[in-house]
Amino acid sequence: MTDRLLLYSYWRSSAAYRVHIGLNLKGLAYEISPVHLLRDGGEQHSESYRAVNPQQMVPALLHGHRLLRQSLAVLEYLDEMWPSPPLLPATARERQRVRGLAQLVACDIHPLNNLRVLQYLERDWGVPQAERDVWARHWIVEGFNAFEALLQDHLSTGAFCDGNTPTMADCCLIPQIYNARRFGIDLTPYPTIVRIEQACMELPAFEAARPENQPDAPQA
Ligand SMILES: N[C@@H](CCC(=O)N[C@@H](CS)C(=O)NCC(=O)O)C(=O)O
Repeated sequence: MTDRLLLYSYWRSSAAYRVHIGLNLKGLAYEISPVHLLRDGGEQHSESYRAVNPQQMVPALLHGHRLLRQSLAVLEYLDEMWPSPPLLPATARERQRVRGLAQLVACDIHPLNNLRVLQYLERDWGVPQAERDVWARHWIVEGFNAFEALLQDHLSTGAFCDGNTPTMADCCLIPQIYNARRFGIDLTPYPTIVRIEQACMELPAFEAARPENQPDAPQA
């Protein structure tokens, strides 16, 4: 299929960041349709964007006339449509590990710190900024403690989360590290995570996907 790819994205969205990395690793050309998550109460809630994603979240990927949602499912789709280079390892056991690491971030860390969750804590429960930050940091630290242990304890950990080429796990980890830094988390207790981040950031696919490098990022 040669249809164009259009990514609905917000420069600071870590879920969209995952898909930017995946598209870049595959060497796919794509366009970006920015959805500003804060402006005018959040463009993700507009009628036009609700037609794209009824969940009112980015990312969504338009491939031809096919609309794809949920970053992990989109990464799997990219891997099936364009198998090389693979985002998942060759064996069932390794694939399970990589999916598990990806889900640790995407299912068990990130959703607890998402904009709508923090906005809900603020608007409906009156939780002050400082306590919302403590909340966010708590879940990232819990998750990173486990992620670091899973990397340190496993022979399959290589230059990247699994082996010596980037996988879906790295696509999820790098954006979560960006988030961790935003919340001021000390990464010293996570030497393997930091080492893998350095390896990833040496690759143009990861560099190009950085939030600061997105067309809708505020100009410095
Ligand atoms: N499970 C979804 C999560 C998507 C998600 O959380 N997107 C955030 C940005 S990182 C969003 O659009 N939030 C809008 C909001 O909270 O109102 C995925 O992996 O695609």
